[in-house]
Amino acid sequence: MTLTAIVRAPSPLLDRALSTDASRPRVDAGRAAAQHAAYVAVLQRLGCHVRRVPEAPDLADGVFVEDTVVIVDDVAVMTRPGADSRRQEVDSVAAVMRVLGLRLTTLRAPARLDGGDVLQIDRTVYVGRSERTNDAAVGAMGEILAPLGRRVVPVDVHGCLHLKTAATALPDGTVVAQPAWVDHAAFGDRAVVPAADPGESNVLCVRETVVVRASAPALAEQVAGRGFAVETVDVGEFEKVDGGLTCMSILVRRPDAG
Ligand code: CIR
Repeated sequence: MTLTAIVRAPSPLLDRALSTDASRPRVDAGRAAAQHAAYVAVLQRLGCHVRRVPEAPDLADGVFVEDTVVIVDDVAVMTRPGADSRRQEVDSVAAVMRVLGLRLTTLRAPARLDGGDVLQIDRTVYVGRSERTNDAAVGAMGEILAPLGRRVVPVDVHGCLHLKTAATALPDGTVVAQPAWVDHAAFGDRAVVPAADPGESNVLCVRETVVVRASAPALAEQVAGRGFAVETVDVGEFEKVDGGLTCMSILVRRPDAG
């Protein structure tokens, strides 16, 4: 299985990125660049081929590439991001999807969806209903993904930005969630465990390794305690503008040629 990670370097304007925290400290662009480089190095160490979307210095949120596309099998669903200011990010990512040979389809108005609201586990696609993602998008995703054998399940999200701020899955499909932000019942019979740390419950699985943000040491211990290899990476500058681990890459999994 070849794993490609699509990333985009952070804009020098990252401090002007959207944020739910009006009283947050300022982003240090130099430190953000260094943290991003360390994040990319972890992906490479874990076996990802890294492909870069051209830098877009004017797009303050452009580093958060996950929100622009949802990949299911060989289909890339280009999103219509929930924030108007982020719509310009999509075309440059679409160009990379074409180069990778994926089949593109595009969400249209009135659908609004950020990739951070889409959590895929096995053949179920959970779609957060959030400030950024609406019912029209849930419906559109259902229609696009049914022919691919996927079931779309809407999940209400409260008090945080995206579904994957509140809940992500470990390699065995167990959901690690922040109970205040998402209702466990939405996941049906699936195992759900409360995250040991307050705040984002956003982990990034790269093959069997679980990448955890350095600011969540209890979560890292919890994941290691369940038998998984854990890597930690400091993304503190991105957390100031609601960024986590999944949002800074798009992982494309493809069977090896031959
Ligand atoms: C935003 O508010 O859109 C960005 N500042 C953060 C986006 C984070 N994306 C994600 O977690 N998927």
